[in-house]
Amino acid sequence: MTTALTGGARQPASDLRPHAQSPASAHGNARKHGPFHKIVILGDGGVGKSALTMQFVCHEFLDYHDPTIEDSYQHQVHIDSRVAHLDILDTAGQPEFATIREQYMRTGEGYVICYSITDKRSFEEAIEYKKLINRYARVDHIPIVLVGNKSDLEHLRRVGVSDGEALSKEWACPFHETSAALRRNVDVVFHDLIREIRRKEHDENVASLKDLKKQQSKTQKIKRVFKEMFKK
Ligand SMILES: Nc1nc2c(ncn2[C@@H]2O[C@H](COP(=O)(O)OP(=O)(O)O)[C@@H](O)[C@H]2O)c(=O)[nH]1
Ligand SMILES: [Mg+2]
Repeated sequence: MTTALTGGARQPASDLRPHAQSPASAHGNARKHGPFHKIVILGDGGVGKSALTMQFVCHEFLDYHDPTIEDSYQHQVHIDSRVAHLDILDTAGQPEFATIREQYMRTGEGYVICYSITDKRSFEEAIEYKKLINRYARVDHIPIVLVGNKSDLEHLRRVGVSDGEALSKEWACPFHETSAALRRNVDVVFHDLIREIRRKEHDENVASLKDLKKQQSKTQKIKRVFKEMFKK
């Protein structure tokens, strides 16, 4: 497993090495320029974006992570017997104020939208993040996984499981309630997102192959017509 961490946060595992790029530049390149799937973690402050990311990448639960730190992590995993290189951006702050966020809203290939099951407002904010993605990404189907974090805090629950399920149905995306604290359902969030990204890539490849075949048969038809004309 290879994992690289950008500056800012501490290096929690011995196999971590600093990423050469800043989080901003790491996400400035289009997907076509490298093997990495660019994943963006979005959600209200305090919902557990960093905790979720750190659990996935480093198998560690952070009791405190500076809420203003925005970092990217490179991570390699096997999903469905295929290797996937991930470039994960753990965002921080208010999305509507920074142009840099506009950039990763455009270049992200997949998004994890998080809320906390203990915070109704964070659930409403999740809907706003989806609107932002729709506004900036400008593509038909955007791979998204909806996450209701802090499922270990059942006694403080303010958002029902059915609310998350209904929203994910509306968005036609996978949904998981997670606990970053207990490392519950953490991997499946990222795995499902990669599956969504791969499905989209596959559909796009099939569509462009169909276009190519259509074009080829058109060319053949024209060639035949010309052949017939010159025969006469
Ligand atoms: N009980 C519980 N606390 C969590 C969980 N995930 C994060 N936290 C705590 O919630 C606070 C905010 O988490 P953080 O990852 O910094 O949130 P972020 O601002 O979205 O990145 C921290 O005190 C975390 O320890 C969880 O699944 N369960
Ligand atoms: Mg954070």
